Amino acid sequence: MFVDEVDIHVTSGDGGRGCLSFHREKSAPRGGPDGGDGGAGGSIVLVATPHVNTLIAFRFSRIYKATKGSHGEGSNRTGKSGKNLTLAVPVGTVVYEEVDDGRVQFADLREAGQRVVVARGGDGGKGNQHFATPTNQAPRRAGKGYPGETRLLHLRLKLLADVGLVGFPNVGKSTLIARISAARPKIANYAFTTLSPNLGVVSMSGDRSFVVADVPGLIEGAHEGHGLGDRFLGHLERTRVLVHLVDVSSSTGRDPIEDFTVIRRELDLFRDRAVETEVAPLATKHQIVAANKIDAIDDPTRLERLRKHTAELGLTCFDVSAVTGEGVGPLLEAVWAAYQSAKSIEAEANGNAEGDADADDDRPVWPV
Ligand SMILES: Nc1nc2c(ncn2[C@@H]2O[C@H](COP(=O)(O)OP(=O)(O)OP(=O)(O)O)[C@@H](O)[C@H]2O)c(=O)[nH]1
Ligand SMILES: [Mg+2]
Repeated sequence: MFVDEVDIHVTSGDGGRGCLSFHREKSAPRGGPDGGDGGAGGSIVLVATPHVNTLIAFRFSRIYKATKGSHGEGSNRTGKSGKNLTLAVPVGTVVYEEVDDGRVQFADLREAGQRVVVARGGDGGKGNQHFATPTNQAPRRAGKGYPGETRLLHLRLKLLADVGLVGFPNVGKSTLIARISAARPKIANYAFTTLSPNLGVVSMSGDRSFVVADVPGLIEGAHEGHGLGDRFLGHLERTRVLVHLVDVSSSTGRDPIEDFTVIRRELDLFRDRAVETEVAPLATKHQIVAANKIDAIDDPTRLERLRKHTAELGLTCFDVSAVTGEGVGPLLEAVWAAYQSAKSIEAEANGNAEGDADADDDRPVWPV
């Protein structure tokens, strides 16, 4: 099962108490303070790994606790540290923290091996030896251990794809991804064949490649939960280009312009549910239209009208057949060009904002 959203509760371990003890032996009856420090509590760490691709493990177990640090002991023995608890999450997981007035983003694990401490173990208390001063050489106090942290987290998997395929059910999205990549999703002549997103890597000549995502089909009112709803659109948030697949054969009985308009509206209305925002993350992406099933066209005016309509909107329309492969090459070239230009625009914008971004990020990074 594909699970892309979970809530979990994490609590790191408390630090152990420092020890109050004095060294005594026959030859040194007043050997001075020798209470060891308490051990640090264990932390909870999330690490992004390519070996898991869903958050399903967190459905069965929602509460995670790391162990406490042991108390310090006499003879300067430091208490044992608590064990860190490391939880593997898929690459692309965004971590939100639930706070009083909503949710705030805590971390974005985009790269394999990237890790973040989500609850830091409490430090151990100091043993009494640290409290000795020239005037108090036999301190009768030791530090308490510091408490661990508890956080309520919302984990959300947002797939990392460069290009997204959108369209009504049955327009041929899965057929297209199967043609252009090694992905082999289920393809069938009924709506909602695809129930969770599929990723595929498209390799083009000259070492060019990009990742494409096929998400379940949308219908009118998807943002209100119709059909499978728009919950999978969140997986297209990180893409740079969207390809609209429109069925121009007469098999659906629907109008291609109408289909296209409905999907555009759903993209406009889509908002990330994980955090309250007014930003429409998909509507501003570079969009390319692919008129699919041209091998099965029986009414050419459908294609002509769609072409005219997209031209009026300033969008390019490619005629393709995902089944025969006709027109797919030029479509991919256009997708590649759009992807490159989106990347360079983004790099330029990031370059300008880099100084500010660094200044803003004052979240402490703890060594693990
Ligand atoms: N003639 C023709 N049929 C196509 C073409 N592309 C897809 N089909 C057929 O359309 C049907 C639906 O294809 P899918 O690839 O499953 O469609 P989808 O968009 O992934 O559908 P959902 O997963 O339900 O959203 C299948 O029977 C395909 O064989 C095409 O270019 N020409
Ligand atoms: Mg499909």
